[in-house]
Amino acid sequence: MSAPTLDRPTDEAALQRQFEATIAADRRVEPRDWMPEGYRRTLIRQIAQHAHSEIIGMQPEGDWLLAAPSLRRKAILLAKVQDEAGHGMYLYSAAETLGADRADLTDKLIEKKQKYSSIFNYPTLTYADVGVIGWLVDGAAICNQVPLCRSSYGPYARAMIRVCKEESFHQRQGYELLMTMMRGTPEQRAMVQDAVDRWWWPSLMMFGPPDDDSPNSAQSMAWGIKRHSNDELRQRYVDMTVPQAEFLGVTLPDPELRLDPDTGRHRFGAIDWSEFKAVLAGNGPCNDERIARRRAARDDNAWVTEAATAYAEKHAGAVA
Ligand code: FAQ
Repeated sequence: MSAPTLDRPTDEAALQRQFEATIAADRRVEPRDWMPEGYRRTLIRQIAQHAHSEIIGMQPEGDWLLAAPSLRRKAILLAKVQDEAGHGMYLYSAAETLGADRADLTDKLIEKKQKYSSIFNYPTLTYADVGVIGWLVDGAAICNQVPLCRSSYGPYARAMIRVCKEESFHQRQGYELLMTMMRGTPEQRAMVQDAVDRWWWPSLMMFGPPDDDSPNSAQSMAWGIKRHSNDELRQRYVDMTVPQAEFLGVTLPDPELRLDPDTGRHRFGAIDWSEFKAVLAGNGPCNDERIARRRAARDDNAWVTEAATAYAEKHAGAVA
């Protein structure tokens, strides 16, 4: 029997110390490394929620694929929605490195045992919503996800680097669409303003509950999974977005929104957390519709999964 080395301790207390040293030195934890069970569970929870958000997040914009106003807009939207599918796949792969099973995660989503972002439970009523999702929803996603590129878990952090590059393109395409509409007719400008009015507050809720009501933040930050608190990122998003709204020529629907000259940050009105809680409880405008469609996609396409699995097994046998 070989003696334990300094690099690979075998007793739990030493493994815990080594894990803590990795976190303290801001190095990445990798799938082969020992990790506390709570760290693994927290990562699976967050990464699964994130993956589900990307997959369910294809639906609100996907609803407009057949009604895009031009071939150019359809090609752009199709590429964006496909990117979101890709993000979901990277994230499910990252969850698999922690021992999660992808089919099981999908089942948990459909059975409402795991969450996805509240934002995707709102309807897309006009084509301006496609632009506003790109600008505000992808903008919020970037604010939240750029710090996750430095998350302590290696596969998650690396997935975020590519995801953020693509989200950045998504945000710009949304803003470009809105700029085009704002240069159009009074009706088009009104559509943009109406979409901003409906999406602004839900976009602020994407960052999660306020810090004093966020049960997971403290531990997730101590473990380096999250780098900033929910309120810090929300504030950063507001500060980033207000000048963009001014340039675009729209009004953000918050009479209390103003620049605080002392801090250089924007103060904003109270968020309606009862709406957030209702959406999380399944009572948003589109919760049932989103899950029903995901369930149908799983069930109707089960034969594709079975065929691909059979092919992979046959191929693995041939190679061996
Ligand atoms: N919606 O203690 P905390 C995108 C839950 S991707 C639903 O603060 P945590 C790309 C939370 O899970 C958008 N649930 O939790 C795209 C927890 O529940 P649990 C998704 C929410 O994890 C763009 C409970 O509340 N992005 O948009 C929400 O420390 C356009 C207590 O909350 C990510 O997932 C919410 N908004 O912080 C796609 C980013 N907020 O599990 C298509 C990664 C909180 O204990 C089109 N995730 N909850 O039962 C994170 O950064 C974190 O998980 C937070 C929440 C910040 C979302």
